[in-house]
Amino acid sequence: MSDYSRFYPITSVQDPELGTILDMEVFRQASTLQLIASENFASKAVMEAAGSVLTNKYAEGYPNRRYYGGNKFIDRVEDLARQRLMNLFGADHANVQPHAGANANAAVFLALLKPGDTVLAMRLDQGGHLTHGSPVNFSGQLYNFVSYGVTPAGPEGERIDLDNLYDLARSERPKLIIVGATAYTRVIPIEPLRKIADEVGAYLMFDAAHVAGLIAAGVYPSPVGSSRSGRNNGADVVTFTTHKTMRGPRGGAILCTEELASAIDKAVFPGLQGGPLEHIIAAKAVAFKEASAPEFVDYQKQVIANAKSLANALEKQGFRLVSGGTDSHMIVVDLRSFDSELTGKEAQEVLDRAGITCNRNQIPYDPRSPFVTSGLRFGTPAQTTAGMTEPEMEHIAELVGRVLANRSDDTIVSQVAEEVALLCSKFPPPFMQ
Ligand code: DSN
Repeated sequence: MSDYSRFYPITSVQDPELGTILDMEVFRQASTLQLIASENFASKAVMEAAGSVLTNKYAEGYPNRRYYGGNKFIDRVEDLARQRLMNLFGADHANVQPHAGANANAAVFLALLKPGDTVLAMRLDQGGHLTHGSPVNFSGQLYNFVSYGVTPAGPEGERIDLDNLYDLARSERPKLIIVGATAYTRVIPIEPLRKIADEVGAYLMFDAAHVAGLIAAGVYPSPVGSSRSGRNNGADVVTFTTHKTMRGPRGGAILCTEELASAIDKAVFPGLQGGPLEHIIAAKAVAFKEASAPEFVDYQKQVIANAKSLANALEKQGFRLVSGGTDSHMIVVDLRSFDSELTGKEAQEVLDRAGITCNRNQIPYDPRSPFVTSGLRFGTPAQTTAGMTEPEMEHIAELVGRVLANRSDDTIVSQVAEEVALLCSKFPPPFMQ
């Protein structure tokens, strides 16, 4: 193991116990493949802002309306983040305080719903999110969630079933319709959803946690709506996380129409959260600046090109692609075509041993439980940040196939781990550069 204490020179001396663990995580991130679709490598500037003195400040409230003194510079930081975010997405209003995507979603529900109200959202086992009504989550316990799904597998299959969604919207009359997913690889068209929401008098929320960076770069259609021109052609609210394709610090954000601005702000604070994490808000401001640069567009184009390349190469290895491919940064594979005995749980574990980090995932109509699953989810944001392109994606698919076909052979698993480490050494993440 190399010594990475240079990244934490003070911590490693003052707290060697923690320093050693940090060393090992640095080594893990730099020497194994990060293919979890919701992860990325933040820039050194983002990390520096996240580790800044702003962590020392209490700032309950909003710029110019704080409950504590000493916030004149904090106000400028938060205003900078909000303004950059509004400019980036052409949004009427932005709230940068949510600590996470789940908090952002909770704030929207608090702003727009009363307990027991009906919400239409995507089934968790077909790509939806825990906060979209799972019975083990507050959302499913406080609100009446009704779920739509995807169409059956087949040519042009495993896409959001808009007919099913429309029928449910008319019969259930939801107060809110949620689109946006954690394991759905295709573009979600906003126009038909806006029409359905208007027809049934529902608010429309787009959870862009995964695709926010793609939207910011203009390589995925924007769902951001506006009430300024009279007629809103997009979503009333867009929530997202700042650490996935957005490549910022771990956190959340909300964009909404002017009409909902006050309700959303009140729901975030004082409705849901206390003191905002202003050091993270500063890091969000850095990320929003980075996302407005032309290089960010090139990066996101490469993220999608890499995902398509990885998808094609995995298909050649014998994995069935859910929905037949991808339009985004993400791929979901059905393992049963490769080996009917292989579960997502086992595949994730053996790939982990080979230095290939991804996550098991249910596939639509999965006969296995969410803990076992029949699928794997891969994403390209992190390794694209590290500089990998199509040839590396083809190599990775071959390594995945080799490991999973020889999963009981420890020698082959170790050989692949060495090959992975060699590959990663040629594409160091930004914090190593
Ligand atoms: N962590 C997110 C993801 O992996 O998609 C979901 O919360």
